[in-house]
Amino acid sequence: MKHNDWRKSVVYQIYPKSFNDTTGNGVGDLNGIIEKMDYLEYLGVDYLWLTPVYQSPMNDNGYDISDYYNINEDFGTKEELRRLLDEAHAHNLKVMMDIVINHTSTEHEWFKSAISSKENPYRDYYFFRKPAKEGTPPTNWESKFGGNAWKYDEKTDEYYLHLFDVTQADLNWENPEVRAALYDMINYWIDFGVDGFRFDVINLISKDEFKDSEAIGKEFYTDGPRVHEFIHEMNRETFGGKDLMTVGEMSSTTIENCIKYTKPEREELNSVFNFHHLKVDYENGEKWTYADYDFLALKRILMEWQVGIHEGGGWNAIFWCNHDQPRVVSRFGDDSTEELRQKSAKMLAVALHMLQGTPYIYQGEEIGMTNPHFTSIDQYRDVESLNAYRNLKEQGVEEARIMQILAQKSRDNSRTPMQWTPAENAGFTSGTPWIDIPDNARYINVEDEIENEHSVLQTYRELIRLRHEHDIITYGDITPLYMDDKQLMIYRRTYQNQQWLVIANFSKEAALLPEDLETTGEVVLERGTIVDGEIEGYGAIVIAQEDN
Ligand code: TEU
Repeated sequence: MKHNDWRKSVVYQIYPKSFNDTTGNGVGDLNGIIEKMDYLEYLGVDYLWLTPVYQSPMNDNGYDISDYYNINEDFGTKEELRRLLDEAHAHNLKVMMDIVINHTSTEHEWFKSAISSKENPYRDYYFFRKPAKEGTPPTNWESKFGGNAWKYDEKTDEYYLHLFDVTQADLNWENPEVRAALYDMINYWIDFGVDGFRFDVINLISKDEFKDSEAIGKEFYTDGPRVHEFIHEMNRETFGGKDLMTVGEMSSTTIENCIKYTKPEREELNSVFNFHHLKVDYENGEKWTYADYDFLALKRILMEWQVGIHEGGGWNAIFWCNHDQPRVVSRFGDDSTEELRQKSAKMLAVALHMLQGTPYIYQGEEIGMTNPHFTSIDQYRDVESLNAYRNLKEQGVEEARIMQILAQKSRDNSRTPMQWTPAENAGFTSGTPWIDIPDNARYINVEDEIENEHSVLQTYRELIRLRHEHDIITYGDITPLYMDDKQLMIYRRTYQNQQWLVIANFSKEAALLPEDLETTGEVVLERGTIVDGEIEGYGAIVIAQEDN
C-alpha cells in the first residue's frame, strides 16, 4: 500500500473510447485498459476514473446513458469490467466509475415510457412542461450545447428539459422515486466492487422554478435550492461511511458552495472539480471564440480557490485536463517546437501538482500530448463542436475562422487516441481509429517516454512519488506570492516546521526572480535552471527552505 489516506491520492482519468483498442474496430475497450495495467502501475497513480462505459447510444460518448446496469458493447461486457477491477486491484490501483444522474439518454426505458403519454407513471421522472404560449418553449433557457433547452413533443403538446443535448433529458430529482431508483443503481455498483465515483454535473440536479431568465437560465438550476440536501441524502443512502472516494463535477459554481459540498462533517462529497480557471481563454465569457489566455486571471482564480477552499475546510480536485478540455500543453504551454513542448509540459505539471488538493491526470497528459490541430470539420466528432460549427456558420462566421476557433476550443482536442508507440495509429488500434491521430505520435508516445529518463512522463512519475512521500504537498497551507508577476507563478507551501517554495515560469522567455525572493534551500525538484537571478523560459523549481 502506498498510503492509506484518499487525500494523498493521484487519479488518472481514462477515456475508454480513446485508450486502447484490442478488437481492431477503432474504438478502445475494457480489455484494452486491462492490457495497460502494468503501465498504470508504473506511472504510480492510485485511482483510475473511467468515463461512462454503460449502455448508451453514444451521442455524447456515454454521457447519455440508456441502461445504468449494463456495459456498452463497444467497450465489452460486465464480466470484462469485473476482470478489470480485479486486475486493477492486483496492480494496487482503485477504480472510480462515472455516475451521470442529472440526465439520462432519451433511449432510456424511463424516458421512452415517460414520453409515451401524459398519464404514464414515468412522466414525472423528467421535466415535461406546457408551452409558454403556442409554439413557445416553457422558458428561454439555453442548452449547454447550444439552442433552447426545451424540446417539443408534438404528440403530447409539451416540452421536455435538456440542459445538454436533446438526447439527454434532465431527471426530476424532486420526485422521490427518481432519487430512490438512482441510489439503488449506485448501491449496485458499490456491491459490484468499485472504489469510488465521479458525479457528472452534480450541482445541476436541483431545479424547481421554471421562469424566463435575463441571461441563459443558469441561475435557476446551478447550485439549486435543494442541491445540498439531495447530495447529503445520496451520501447517506449510498457511499457515505464506506471506503469510497467521491468527486463531484460542478458547473459554474462558487467557493462557498464547494466548501459545503466537501466539508467532511456535512457528509456530501470528498472533493469537487470547478472550471473557473479554465475559462481564461474565453472572450467576454464566450467559449466559442479564439483568444489568448490571461495568465494573471489564471493565477488569481486558481489561488482564490486554493486558499478559499483550504481555509473553509473543503477539498479541491486539481486538474488542467479532462475529456472536455483542450490539451494543456497546447493551451497554457507551447507545442510549437519539441523543446518548448517538453519544457512547458513539465513546468505545467510541477505548477499543478504542488498545489493543495487531489490531482487528476488525463490520459496522454503525462506524455505531453498536444491538440491535434484539425483543419477540417470532417475531422470533428463531438456533438458540442458540431453544434458550435452550425451556430457559428449561422452567425455568418467565416469557415477559416471557425476552424481556428474549433482547433482551440473543441472537446475533441483531448479525445484523440492515446499515443502508445511510434507505429501506425500510435499503437492504439490495428483498424481505423474513430477519430484522427496527430502525426506527432511518431515522437510523442509512451514507448519513447519510458525510455527517455528526461521525459515528461518521468516528471509526472516523480511528482506522484513526491506526493506520496511528503505530507506537506497534501496537507500544507498555501500562500500565493507575487500575484502581479506577469511570467511567474510563485507560491509557498507550509506544514508543521517545513516550508516549500514553488516557482514556475509560464513564459517562453527567461524571467527575473523578484529581488526579495529568497531562493536558497534544498532543491526538491528542478526542471529548468536559475542563473544570475533569472529562471529559464518554462522553467520550474521546488525548493525546501528553512522555516523562518
Ligand atoms: O460536462 C459538463 C459541462 O458542462 C462541460 O464540461 C461541458 O462539456 C463544456 O463546458 C461545454 O463547453 C459533463 C461531462 O464531462 C461532459 O463530457 C458531458 O458532455 C456533460 O457533462 C453532459 O453529461
